[in-house]
Amino acid sequence: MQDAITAVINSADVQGKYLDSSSMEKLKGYFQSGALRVRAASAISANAAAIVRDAVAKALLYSDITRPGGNMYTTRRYAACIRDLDYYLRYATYAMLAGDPSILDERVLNGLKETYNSLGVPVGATVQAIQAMKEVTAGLVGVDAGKEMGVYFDYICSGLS
Ligand SMILES: CCC1=C(C)/C(=C/C2=NC(=C\c3[nH]c(/C=C4\NC(=O)[C@H](C)[C@H]4CC)c(C)c3CCC(=O)O)/C(CCC(=O)O)=C2C)NC1=O
Repeated sequence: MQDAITAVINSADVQGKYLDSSSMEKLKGYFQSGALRVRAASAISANAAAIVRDAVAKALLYSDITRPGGNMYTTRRYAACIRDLDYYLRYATYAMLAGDPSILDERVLNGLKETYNSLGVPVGATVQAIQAMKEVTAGLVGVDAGKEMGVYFDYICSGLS
């Protein structure tokens, strides 16, 4: 896993150089947004279940997906879907704190599309649910932190598509 700091340091180290001014600017932006990131992560962790519930209500509930024949039908599959959304929220929060998406590649997206395809889990509806989570989260944490979380929700969506 990388973060915003190791990312710029590793890239300077590869070249055997001190950080240049654009790397310093990146770090400055990251440090300046530190309090915002921590505050957002606390709000998200305190409200995680509600965020997932509201996103499901917005995007999936009473759609064909929850009826017989749909991929969320049966409590086992419904629970698997809720659990997946909770994974996406938690890992997007980690990535937002780190300021870097690498943890998503390593722990979430690696092999996920293949798993979904082989189980018939619909990617389009999953992306819709993640987008709904993005909106609900922004409503909770505010515009700036919401935008930052949005980067990582979108990253998961493009990794799935
Ligand atoms: C931390 C990283 C991680 C991820 C991301 C993960 C995802 C993941 N979701 C799965 C299943 C599943 N995922 C869903 C999800 C959905 N179905 C829908 O219709 C909705 C659109 C959607 C929810 C938004 C469902 C229903 C299953 C069960 C499918 C089945 O067994 O038939 C499975 C197959 C194994 C299992 O059932 O547990 C994996 C590995 N597992 C992990 O360890």
